[in-house]
Amino acid sequence: MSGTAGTRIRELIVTPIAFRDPPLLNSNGVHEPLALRSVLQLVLEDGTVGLGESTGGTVRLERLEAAAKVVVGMDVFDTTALVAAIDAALRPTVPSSHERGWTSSAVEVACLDAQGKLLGRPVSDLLGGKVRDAVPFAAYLFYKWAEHPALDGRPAVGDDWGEALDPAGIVEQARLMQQRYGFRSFKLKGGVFPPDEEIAAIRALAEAFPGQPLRLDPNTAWTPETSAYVARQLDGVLEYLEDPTATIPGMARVAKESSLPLATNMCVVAWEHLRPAIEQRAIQVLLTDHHYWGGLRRTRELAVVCEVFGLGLSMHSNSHLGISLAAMTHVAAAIPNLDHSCDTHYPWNSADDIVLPGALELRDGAVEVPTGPGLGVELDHDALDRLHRLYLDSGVRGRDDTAYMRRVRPGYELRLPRW
Ligand code: GKR
Ligand code: MG
Repeated sequence: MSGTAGTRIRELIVTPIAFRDPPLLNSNGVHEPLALRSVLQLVLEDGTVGLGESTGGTVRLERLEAAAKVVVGMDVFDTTALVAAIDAALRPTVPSSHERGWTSSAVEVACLDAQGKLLGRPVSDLLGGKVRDAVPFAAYLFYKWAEHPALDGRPAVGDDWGEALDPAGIVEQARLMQQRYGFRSFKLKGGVFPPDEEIAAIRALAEAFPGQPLRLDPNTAWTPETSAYVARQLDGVLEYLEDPTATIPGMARVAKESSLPLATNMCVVAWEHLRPAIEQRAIQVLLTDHHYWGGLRRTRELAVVCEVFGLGLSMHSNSHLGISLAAMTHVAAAIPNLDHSCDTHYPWNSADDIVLPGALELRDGAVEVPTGPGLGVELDHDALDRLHRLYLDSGVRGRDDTAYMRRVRPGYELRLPRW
């Protein structure tokens, strides 16, 4: 075991939390009133604490708890060995490298935060230095209900975004996003309404925000034929079409039939997917995500692969809070060939953040790279305790957009592709 006593890991504390989420629609159903996340505190022998954030839910929580046992006593600077040890511990029960990646990634981020705090340097410096001072993000637009309907004795829960179920509603939501955060590019989560209605929404956005980059992501709601139809309709209107259809061969079929760039965060989610995707010319843009690609350093390496093979680079997001946003911002700042604005759900969830205000702000459609040591954010312990209690009391232990939709609309069926 290398390292000095002070930089060894004493404990990894994993805290499951729940936070409020609006009724956002997607091809699987609708977001539940509460979203789950896990917060990591990696405590070193000298008392330094590194922070991490990952998706929630019982299965991934149990894996993080297994990782917590493995890392005790290891050196926080030995991230290669740490990731290998976690991977080896999970391998017998978790065959998917993508799934194992979720666990090791979260720990790697916490290690880098702790390293930065020990050295007094921001994480972007540990990744080779930032090439931009602020990272641009896209407004993430969703079809949505005005409120979570009253259910099981719980009253309806509204929000200040309102309803968006047609092109006018989407344009209104985009205007609010722009007013509040200054976004200069827009992504619409599709796969909710028949493709022609979503094409109309994109055309309405193009008219309302001329010259501002647009993208559409129906999360594999369409067959390759439908995808090619939409791609032809929106060629020249979208910067890229994201995951219109499932699988690498499916995307390759669509790519052959249109010249609109295709992007994914669904069919290329592990290193072994890169070769077939590149050989079959299935995608032109990869949405990376440090939460499952092995952490921040591996994301930086993934960017080099994209550069070598001429793939564009964007960034995927899921419902998240400030530790994740800080990590996304640091790694995006350190990637020279990031050529699209990143996705973020932050505006939908930031009211329940678990980091103290001040270090992160979405302004002019971008987040300035925090300059404090490590990730540059501080945990709000009161918020963490409150959201942990909410998790315990809620009984919610996993995300199920389809089951929630069925409780509200009993006839709802999950069909992918639907069109
Ligand atoms: O929040 O409903 C959602 C999104 O659909 C999310 O689950 C996706 O993972 O944002 C993601 C995407 O780009 O596919
Ligand atoms: Mg996507």
